[in-house]
Amino acid sequence: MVFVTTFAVMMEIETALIFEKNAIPQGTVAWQSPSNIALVKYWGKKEHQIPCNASVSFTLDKSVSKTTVHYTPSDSQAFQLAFYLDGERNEKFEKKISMFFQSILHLQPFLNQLSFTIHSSNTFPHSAGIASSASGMSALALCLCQIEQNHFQTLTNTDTFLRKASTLARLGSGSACRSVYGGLVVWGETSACPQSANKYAVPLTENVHPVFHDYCDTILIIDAGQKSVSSRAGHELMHTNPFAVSRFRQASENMEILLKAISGGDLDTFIRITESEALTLHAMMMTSEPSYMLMRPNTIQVIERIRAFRSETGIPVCFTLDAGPNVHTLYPAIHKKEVLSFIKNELIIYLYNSLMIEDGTGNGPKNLDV
Ligand code: 2P0
Repeated sequence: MVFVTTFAVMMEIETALIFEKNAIPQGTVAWQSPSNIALVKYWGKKEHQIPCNASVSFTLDKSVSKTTVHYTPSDSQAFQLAFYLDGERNEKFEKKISMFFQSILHLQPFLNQLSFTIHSSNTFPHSAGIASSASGMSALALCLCQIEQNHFQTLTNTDTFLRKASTLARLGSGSACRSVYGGLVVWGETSACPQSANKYAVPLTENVHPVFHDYCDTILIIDAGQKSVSSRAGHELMHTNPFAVSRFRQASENMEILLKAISGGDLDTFIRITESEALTLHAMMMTSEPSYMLMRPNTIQVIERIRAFRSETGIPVCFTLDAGPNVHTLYPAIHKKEVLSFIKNELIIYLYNSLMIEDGTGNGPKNLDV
């Protein structure tokens, strides 16, 4: 008994979060959660999904995952699960979610007492080549916190609820921990944001200039194919990248500079740092061993056209990239008309099936009626 208690303390197991044997409940919960786009990038991590540098992102509005979790008592000593994407059973995701559940059992040991049927769908087209791990994992983490709250009432306080959801989401997919909040969100310890932490993200509620409250992000789909190297493998390659140490130092300096620009509404600096971060992310891929490239020729065409348009018109539009070929076009809402017309007239020829998603800064996840 002493051993069991000591072991639980050592592992920080939440022993209070276990159902009485004859009172294992059933129910259904549902959340929708958005994707996010990083400005300073998270690329490189330590054990337990601890980032090598802090990052900051915009939470998106329209690109969301909707997830419903139905749970009943498990008929074994461990959790059971079935996962459906757009109504179809998906074993690849099932394995990923199973590993995620294993990694959070110390935070929610009651999971092992339940059997789960999970249905998820994304609002962005399946064929758009947009990663759904941030929106999907954050929606799932929010559902699990809802189950905890419904039966143990341990997360009544909204801040506590969201912090735990962010902690769980991080263990599912690093960038997912930022999707738990709306607006601008910081993840990873940085002196630029005193309340920041490595285990969960925090919303940047103060020191945000109004121009960033409704920033636009038009996502230009360049290629919708499967990525040749996953983000998980990409993070792994940072362990041997010869530029890793200076990259982590640069990211930490960029956090200081960018958060200051966000506070003061300094768009020139915002553009300079955001574009440099996007290209540095891809430079890390190109300088990994083995090296790889996720940008396509049309990614570069679009980047060059955006830069030329900015210098010709003075409109503060810039680009950023995720770990893929698609281009996120970022600009203040007052320039929406001119930028959309530029995209439709000049960039459309570079897009896959003329595909684009008119998105922008969103308010974060929503609990859905079930
Ligand atoms: C980011 N990305 O900050 C960076 C920039 C993509 C480019 O985090 O292994 O899916 O699940 O923690 O979060 C994508 O990697 O990786 C990512 P895991 P994740 O958004």
